[in-house]
Amino acid sequence: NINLDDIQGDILIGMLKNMELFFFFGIANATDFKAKLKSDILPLVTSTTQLLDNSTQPITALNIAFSQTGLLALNVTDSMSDVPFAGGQAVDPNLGDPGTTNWVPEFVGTNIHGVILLASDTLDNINSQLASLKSALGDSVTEIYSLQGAARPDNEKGHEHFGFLDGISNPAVVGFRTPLPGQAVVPTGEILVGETGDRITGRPSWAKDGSFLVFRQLKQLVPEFNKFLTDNPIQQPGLTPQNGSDLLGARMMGRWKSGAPVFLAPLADEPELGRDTSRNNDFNYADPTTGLVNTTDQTKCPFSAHIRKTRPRADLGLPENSTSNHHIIRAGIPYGPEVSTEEASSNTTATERGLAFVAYQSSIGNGFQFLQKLWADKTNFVHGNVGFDPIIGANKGASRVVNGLDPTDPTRSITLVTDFVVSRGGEYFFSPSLSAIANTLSV
Ligand code: N7H
Repeated sequence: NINLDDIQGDILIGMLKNMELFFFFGIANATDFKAKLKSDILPLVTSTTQLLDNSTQPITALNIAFSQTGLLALNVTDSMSDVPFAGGQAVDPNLGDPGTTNWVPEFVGTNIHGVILLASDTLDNINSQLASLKSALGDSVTEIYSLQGAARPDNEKGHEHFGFLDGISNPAVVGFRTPLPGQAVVPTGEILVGETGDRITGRPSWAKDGSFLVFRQLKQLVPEFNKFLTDNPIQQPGLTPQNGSDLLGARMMGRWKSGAPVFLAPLADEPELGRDTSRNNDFNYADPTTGLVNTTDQTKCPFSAHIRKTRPRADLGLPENSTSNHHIIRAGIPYGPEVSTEEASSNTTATERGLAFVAYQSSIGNGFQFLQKLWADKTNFVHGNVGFDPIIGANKGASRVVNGLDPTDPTRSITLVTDFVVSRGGEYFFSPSLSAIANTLSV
């Protein structure tokens, strides 16, 4: 049984709010900060139990996580046995970023010691919680950078800026959730440190029930993405140019904008399927009758599709948790404004928008970093000459070849000259248990 009272709320279920602020800070005075961490922050840290029930959800939920340099600033010198975490994201050469030229300057280096996540229904709630926190923390911290995330409005709620429904297929963690059909079932220890299935040894005992938080500010070039789809419709009898453009976008993602998987709806969106949580994950790329994956047929779903690259399901063999320990729980939120009329008509982004990407895992090297480097950016993964993940694949800013997108011609190769997702950088953090905050980090 996992102790949900002791696990920060964002890890297993996400904050479930429309607004989320990421407040990146440095620790200026460790003694003062430790005192405030115990007296002012810890009482506000929202547990999983609190988020599970509407009646116990705080008006503004709060979580906190620390970088390697943050732990050191607190004089916590234990090795976390995680190489990417120890070095920090800015020196991680594995992510396909063209160095840090596109990065938000504050993410370059290792100055960020921690991040506070504040989530609520309104911006006012977040701002007032932040103001009271800042006055409590005083000079013990310095504010380095903030990013305000917000769910998109009205019908786009739950959809990211390209327009696709997001957050459908997070894994079910053993002991926490009963899986929906097709949902990945992952050992508790693949997400939570020190739990059953955590394959990494040598972590300090206080790290148990914490999780590594990967933060990435991923800019999305939405008008440019839409222009690419408009210019390159799949041409097939019976498809209008608009249908053909929508089909190309859906095949790049592996899902239609509604969330309906292209493997189950290969030609046109089926919004009822997209909405239906008992069906929208119920596929594994294998033939339902033989149970085998056809490793040459991409008519139903390209091998390069974003959701297939990042979770190959039966492509690696079944059962999934015996063939892959590379699952993450995603808890990101969009940031930035809606596309303006001028941006849409000029096909050019004027104001930055994107995804405040958050991923939890018990090992960054097996989780986020693995997915980005060895799956999304690996052109021969999975089943031969596949090319890059067309959504998040990164080639240090150089063009990316993507194969299998055109169902009418599987030999057709498409070269993406620009990236539609541009990394603005981020940091690697550890989100400790509440008891670790109380007994180790604040003493
Ligand atoms: Fe991805 N998107 O909104 O376009 N992602 N993602 N992602 N992603 C998924 O199935 C998106 C990114 C994964 O279980 C969906 O919940 C965007 C990174 C994984 O079948 C959509 C960005 C990494 C899955 C998006 C982005 C991943 C997944 C379908 C960047 C890891 C689950 C909704 C701006 C390195 C796959 C859903 C599964 C799904 C989008 C980034 C990983 C719509 C825009 C960096 C594991």
